Amino acid sequence: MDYAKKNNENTVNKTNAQTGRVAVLDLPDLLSYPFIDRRVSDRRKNKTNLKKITILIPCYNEAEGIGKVIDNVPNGKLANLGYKTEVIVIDNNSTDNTIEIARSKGSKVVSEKKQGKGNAIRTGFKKISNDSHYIIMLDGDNTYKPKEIPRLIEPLENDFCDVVVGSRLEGKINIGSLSHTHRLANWFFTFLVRRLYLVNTTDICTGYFAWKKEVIDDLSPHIKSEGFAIEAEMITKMARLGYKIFSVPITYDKREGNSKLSPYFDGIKITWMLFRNLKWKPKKRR
Ligand SMILES: Nc1nc2c(ncn2[C@@H]2O[C@H](COP(=O)(O)OP(=O)(O)O)[C@@H](O)[C@H]2O)c(=O)[nH]1
Ligand SMILES: [Mg+2]
Repeated sequence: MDYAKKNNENTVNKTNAQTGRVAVLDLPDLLSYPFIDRRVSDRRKNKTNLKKITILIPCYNEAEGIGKVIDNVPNGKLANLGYKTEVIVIDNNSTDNTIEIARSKGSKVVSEKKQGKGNAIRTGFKKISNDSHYIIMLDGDNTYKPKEIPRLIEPLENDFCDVVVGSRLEGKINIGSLSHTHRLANWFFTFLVRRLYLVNTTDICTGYFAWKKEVIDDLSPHIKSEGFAIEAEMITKMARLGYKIFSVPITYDKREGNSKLSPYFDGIKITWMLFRNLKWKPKKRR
């Protein structure tokens, strides 16, 4: 059925014959977010019941990208879907204007003195407030698109899974964003995780995640990584904790500023993480 055409005929501009007023329905919005249901519209009417999404952005010298990332959070669309957002930037001794820019955009800035993306994320987890429902993590370099947040939240909202991994390998990789070497390494790591941990995800090195809050509460005490192996540690440990993890396709753009990843050093750490967690079990079982 041609859904868009049917809606066009029926609902676009309806003139009330008596009042002469025209009711303009926001058709594109409704079509792109088909998961709006009664619960959501009730939350939208009563703004105090909006569910909270906490967005964590680890940053080390990301003055070129961080402002764009925060500006692109689709607050209006998310409010329409029944959510409010809070952005937490976790800084590690940046020497540029990252902190000032993040603050000027209304974000909360948290400082972590110990260098490393893993240290930053673990500090970020501790700052999530109890009233948060969902947690998003993405980079401050403007490579991931915040406007795709609704796509990551939808499977959580509908209880399809507990964790959503934004997949670049099955998504849209724009020119200059991912080198052939990185792509090959990602395929290799992802293959290992799919075979060894039976996780049905298609990009384990991504920096774009969405979690239900209870997953973070359970997972964060087990996470020890200081640097870039944190994603591999999180995915393998979430698999061992029995959480349902799936991927959605995302867009990956060329970064602003310089990468902090050291391909060989971090590649070895990630490989080691994948093997060492094979036998990992939580000390206190759920
Ligand atoms: N707070 C903090 N963030 C970091 C550190 N290293 C990297 N990041 C951030 O983590 C994100 C991913 O790093 P990036 O260099 O983009 O790695 P890539 O995406 O794997 O190429 C970016 O937002 C970085 O600013 C660090 O030592 N501290
Ligand atoms: Mg990046």
